[in-house]
Amino acid sequence: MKRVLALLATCATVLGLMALVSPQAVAAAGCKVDYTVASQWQGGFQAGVKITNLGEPVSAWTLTIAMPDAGQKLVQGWNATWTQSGSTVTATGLDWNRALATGAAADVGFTGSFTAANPKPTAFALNGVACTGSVVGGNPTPDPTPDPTPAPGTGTPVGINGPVHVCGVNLCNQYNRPIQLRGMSTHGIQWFSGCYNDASMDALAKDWKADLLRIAMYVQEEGYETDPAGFTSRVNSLVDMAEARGLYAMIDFHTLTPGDPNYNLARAKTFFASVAARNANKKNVIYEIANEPNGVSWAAIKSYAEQVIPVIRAADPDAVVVVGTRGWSSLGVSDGSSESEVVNSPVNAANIMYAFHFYAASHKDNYRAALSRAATRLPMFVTEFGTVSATGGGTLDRTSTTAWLDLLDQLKIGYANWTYSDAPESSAAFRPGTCDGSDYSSSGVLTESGTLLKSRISTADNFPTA
Ligand code: IDC
Repeated sequence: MKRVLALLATCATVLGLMALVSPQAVAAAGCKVDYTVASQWQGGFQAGVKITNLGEPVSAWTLTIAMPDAGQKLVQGWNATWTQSGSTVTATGLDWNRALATGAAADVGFTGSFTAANPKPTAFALNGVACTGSVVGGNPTPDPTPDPTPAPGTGTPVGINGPVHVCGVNLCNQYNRPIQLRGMSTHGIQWFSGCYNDASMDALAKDWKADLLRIAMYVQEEGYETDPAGFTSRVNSLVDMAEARGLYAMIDFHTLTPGDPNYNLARAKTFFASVAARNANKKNVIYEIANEPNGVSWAAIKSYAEQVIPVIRAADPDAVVVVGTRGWSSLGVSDGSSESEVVNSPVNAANIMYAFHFYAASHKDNYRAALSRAATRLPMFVTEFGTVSATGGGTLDRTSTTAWLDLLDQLKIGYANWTYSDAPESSAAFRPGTCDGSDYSSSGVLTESGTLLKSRISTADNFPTA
């Protein structure tokens, strides 16, 4: 399956890559680069790049990737500082991965765009020394063999359930039967993109047996507003990674501060027009249009929703859309209100659900009561919750978390837990440093919260199939 492109040392010299060496770099005696196009779509792609140092240890590295022409453009990279000049893409190691012992490897990657076909790199060099390399996947020589991951359809959540829709107060599958989707939310993809790679997504699908990946794309805090094209493309590649594993992908427009989603109305329209057009034919996409409205009335949220939903529907008429609620998606409870403001004035659109969020150590019986009442009247989705306090930190509250998850199971309300990341906070599922490595499966990498969630999510779904 792998079309191996042998890259000779002379090739790099001919291309003049020696001239690209950064002056302070330490020379490497040998290196190997595995360049894998993990996914590709109309005009764009995502590539994983594994750099193995075969020479003397280096204290800092710079990788140059020579492309045949300048038609390919770097959009966003991770686990390195990425730049492009002409047809050369350059990645420089970060504090935590810049030293490479002999035999050690760094896993980096990037998304890019291209105009005609996706060109293959022609040479790699580490600190100016040519590397051997392999290039797998992508046009113009698409992989002749199927993806190693079983195609959706063979027992995966999306394979079994197909496209979902709202029926009554439930989320229903292709057999029009209520289902509960259980999964994990990313942390902010602007900060933790290193946590979302083939190994971690395999673990989520196969070990956690999750149904859902929520993709938290912050709008502020160094998020979407700083690089709309880059974040749109990164979200799309995460949708593809979920799709390849038969997982639903919830695209979360993670508004938080400021709390009025109307502040980001123009951005939301631009973003959702793009992702809805691009993903319209997929079975696995759910749109969440405003993470946690706060300091704003339900009327203002409803107005926002009634402007953004038509933009999505114009491109993707059938997808489920989830609308955030007042008071950090508490149905208004955190603002002293209740679900009745939504019941009395629902969003004027079909096939939608409402978001409810809780943090188990902060939100207890009165929040559970509000959600239980709401669930008889409104289609609800717990698009984010934590096992800890609303800060994302503090002590895990096992009793409250268990009460919540039992309630959600009983009501068949879907959920995504904050977070599938190694953030240094107790809400994260992985211990700090996990995403620097490649092990997402052993119990040793899990936090207390991760252990609890994995044990809950990995139980059998028993989705109805008729
Ligand atoms: C928190 C993160 C934290 C980050 C902060 C920045 O856990 O690392 O510094 O955001 O905004 C939410 C939000 C979610 C919060 C989370 C925990 O949707 O963005 O993440 N939380 O505070 N609502 C309630 C809690």
